[in-house]
Amino acid sequence: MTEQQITSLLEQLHQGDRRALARCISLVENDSEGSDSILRQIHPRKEIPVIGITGPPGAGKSTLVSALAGWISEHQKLNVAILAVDPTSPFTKGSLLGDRLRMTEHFNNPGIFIRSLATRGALGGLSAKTIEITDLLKAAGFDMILIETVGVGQSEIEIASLADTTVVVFVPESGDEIQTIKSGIMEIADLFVVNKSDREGADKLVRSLQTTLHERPYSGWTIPVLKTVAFSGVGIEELFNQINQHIQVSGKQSTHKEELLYQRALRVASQQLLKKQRFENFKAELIEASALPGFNLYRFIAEKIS
Ligand SMILES: Nc1nc2c(ncn2[C@@H]2O[C@H](COP(=O)(O)OP(=O)(O)OP(=O)(O)O)[C@@H](O)[C@H]2O)c(=O)[nH]1
Ligand SMILES: [Mg+2]
Repeated sequence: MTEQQITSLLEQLHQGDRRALARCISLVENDSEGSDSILRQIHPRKEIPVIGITGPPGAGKSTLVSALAGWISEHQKLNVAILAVDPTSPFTKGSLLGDRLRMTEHFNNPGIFIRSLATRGALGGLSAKTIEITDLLKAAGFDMILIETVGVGQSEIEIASLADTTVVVFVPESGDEIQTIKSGIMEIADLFVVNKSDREGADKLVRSLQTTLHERPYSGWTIPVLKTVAFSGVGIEELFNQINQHIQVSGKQSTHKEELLYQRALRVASQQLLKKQRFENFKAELIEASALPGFNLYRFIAEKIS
């Protein structure tokens, strides 16, 4: 791409042109030529709230995100972008097609933009790419960005460093596991949702979550526990209101924003480092070195980064 083409693409992006946005996302997603230049010249609006929605597989996150976006578009007349991040390991295939199908109801709504992002198990790739694409969305004139990610392993912890507000979704059946749920996921939540509350056990789980929350020291925000039925829209308005309140409260805490920015910078920096030429054959070199007698991982890495 010539600098001139990039300049014109960026101009369209900043005017909110959806096709230019889709093009920029693809370039960044694939690390194509021109992507670095694009990222260095965008003007993301830092006041745009990013909402992370995470939770176990099948909890109804996509249905919830879709309902929330629909509600916001209809009642608040805001432009919403949805980014469905699939942190699927390189060994399994994701459910992206499913996500797309469930959100088809919005295909003709110009106020809602939907994009899936497969991460292909790239080293350090999930959050850096998500950060970059979120910044493209912030530059493209949306009023709110919703990021869905499946809560498996690290991904939900990572999403918390991207999102201004993190919503953790459970289902009534999660109740039995709640005692064993990693404290990590409890720590990152700004809001809990018990989705599928048309099913038995929802109230019990709500109470159990509230009990757990009471044991925590107050930090300026009372974490709400909400019940939703995503596919019929029950609880969606309250969810929006609570998200909105959290945005107001956390927006006043500059340390919160600073910490998020720092976390994002760390992830981008480490990914940029890994993109450097000397890491091109990192895996092959590592495996080769590890086969030698006396291999030491720390010495190997020290030599690599020195
Ligand atoms: N009973 C009930 N089913 C729901 C509700 N919300 C979603 N579902 C159903 O739950 C299933 C999974 O929904 P998804 O929205 O794909 O869940 P998800 O968490 O995005 O799934 P992954 O992205 O694969 O982790 C679908 O069959 C939905 O129709 C709800 O409130 N009640
Ligand atoms: Mg989903």
